Amino acid sequence: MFFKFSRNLNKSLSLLVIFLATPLLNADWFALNMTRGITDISNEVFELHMLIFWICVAIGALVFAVMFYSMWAHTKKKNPVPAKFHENHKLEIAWTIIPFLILIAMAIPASKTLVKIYDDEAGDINIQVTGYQWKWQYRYLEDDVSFFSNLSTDLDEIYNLVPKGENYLQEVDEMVVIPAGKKVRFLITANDVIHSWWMPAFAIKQDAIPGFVNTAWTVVDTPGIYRGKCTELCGKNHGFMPIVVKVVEQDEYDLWVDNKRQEAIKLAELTTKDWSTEELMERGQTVYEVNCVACHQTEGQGIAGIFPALVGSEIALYDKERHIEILMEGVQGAAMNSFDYLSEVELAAVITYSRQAWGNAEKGDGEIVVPKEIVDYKEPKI
Ligand code: HEC
Ligand SMILES: [Cu+2]
Repeated sequence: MFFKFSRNLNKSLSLLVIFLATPLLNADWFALNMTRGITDISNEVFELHMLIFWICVAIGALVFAVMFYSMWAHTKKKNPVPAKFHENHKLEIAWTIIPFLILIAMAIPASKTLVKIYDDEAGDINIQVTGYQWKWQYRYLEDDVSFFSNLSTDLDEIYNLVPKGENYLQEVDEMVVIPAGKKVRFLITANDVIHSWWMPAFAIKQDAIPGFVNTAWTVVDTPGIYRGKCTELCGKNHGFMPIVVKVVEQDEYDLWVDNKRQEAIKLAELTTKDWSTEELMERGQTVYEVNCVACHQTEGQGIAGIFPALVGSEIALYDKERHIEILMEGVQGAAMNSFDYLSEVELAAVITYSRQAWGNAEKGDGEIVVPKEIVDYKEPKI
């Protein structure tokens, strides 16, 4: 009875094992392995990984072979009197020395690669990378170029309202651009909590720690777009701060830098220029007519009970800070949306306009808002 039960058990166990192993037979084994990446260093890292892997396989095979052979060859039946080699010094020395030699043999190539990875000599291009909750800032130290790179995946994709795109959660509004064939050094730090800058194709994974600067470098020969992400659990949107690096030929890179510089200069001119009240009013009226009249009406009178009047509004008369904040953040749960997508100049102009027009200037403090104040508001508070 027991015999029959155990035979059945054996049979079901074998079936279970076969059943569990089927996916392994169909698996794409190479998809499970580490990827090679596209730089010399990433290839070296891959080769090292394979070398160590095969050494482990060989050691495993040897140890298990000896073990299974012993279990088979030295059963009590075949070998009733056990051999006595307790405290065999030769054997003990051998099994201390051999693993030691194997470890040294593995450490030599590994250290060579590590030394290369930790070379923190300046690059041809040096980029400061700063992690913020939840975006990356890139500052090109030689070129006065600086920008934030934000996730650009549509919220509707995230909430499953529309199908997910090809680069779901792996796309940004502004890519880091670097030239092919040049040594690029990244100086990685963070502004709030610990993040980690991970770009598998370059074999770079470096912690971004507030108050510290960690370095990493790469030379990429193949132009293309490479994607990575933050790999340090850094808060609720940790999964929403991808990294996208675009590698281009040198002339395209020079063009890009030029463009970026021009943009920065233009913005600086617009925001540092001394705007007169008249200039701001003129622009502000246009912005108002396009964006605000539908609710606050042409004379700023609003619609009683639905849209507040801006004429005589406490905020428009006396509270400049709140005025900026309302435009930037909107009012939760009300029809008043955030207008932070307008430019700094447009925002300053429309706020100035509503503080000055319709007799507001005479009734209130008449303060104007210049674009610089909007820039300051947007600057992350450190
Ligand atoms: C879709 C309608 C709508 C549009 C368009 C709109 N607003 Fe509003 N706005 C509102 C509503 C509703 C409130 C009241 C929010 C609350 O406090 O409940 C409001 C409040 C305000 C306030 C605060 C007024 C106060 O005294 O409380 C200001 C200032 C303001 N809006 C400025 C603007 C400006 C400038 C624009 C154009 C750039 C604009 N709004 C466009 C609906 C709108
Ligand atoms: Cu992060």
